[in-house]
Amino acid sequence: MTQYVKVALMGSGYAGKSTLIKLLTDKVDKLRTNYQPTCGMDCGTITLDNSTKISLVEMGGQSHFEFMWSDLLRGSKMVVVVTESTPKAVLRTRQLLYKYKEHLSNMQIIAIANKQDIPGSMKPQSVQDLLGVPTFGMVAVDPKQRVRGYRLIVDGLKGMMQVAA
Ligand SMILES: Nc1nc2c(ncn2[C@@H]2O[C@H](COP(=O)(O)OP(=O)(O)O)[C@@H](O)[C@H]2O)c(=O)[nH]1
Ligand SMILES: [Mg+2]
Repeated sequence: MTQYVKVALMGSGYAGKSTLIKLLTDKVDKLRTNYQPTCGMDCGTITLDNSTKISLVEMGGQSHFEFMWSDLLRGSKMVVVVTESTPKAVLRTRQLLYKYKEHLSNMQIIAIANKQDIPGSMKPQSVQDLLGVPTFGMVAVDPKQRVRGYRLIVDGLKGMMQVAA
């Protein structure tokens, strides 16, 4: 029987959540596409082993979808917060974390400082200092980052999976 582990991706619109799902779940190399705001949610599946799949669920970033977030967070084993790496975007992400801190309190949480390819981006360490959660740099449009992105999520989940097994 296949067990599904739910991982929620949260963050403002345009942060790169849909691109990250594509990076981790599609075989295609065309990751740069015109921006299409996610309507409500986006979803993708990663196969971990014979019996376990990871469901990545994006929480639509635009504020009019925020009413769905507490439902989407429920039952998630891990939350991946995706942010653009500009000071303005990171501060906005910090506000989001603060707003949802009750929902997030018992969850495994990591942050992705995305769009590191853009000149002048904040370093992951500086983003981490502002967000207060373990933060990793990422270029979600770069297919070469696929394995690293996969590892970030799998390693984040591993501790709990062993506990569960
Ligand atoms: N330069 C650059 N652009 C990116 C990166 N990741 C995503 N994008 C672009 O940013 C826009 C928004 O991405 P999307 O995944 O739709 O964001 P979402 O609203 O969080 O789902 C799209 O045009 C992407 O191609 C990245 O690492 N670097
Ligand atoms: Mg999206």
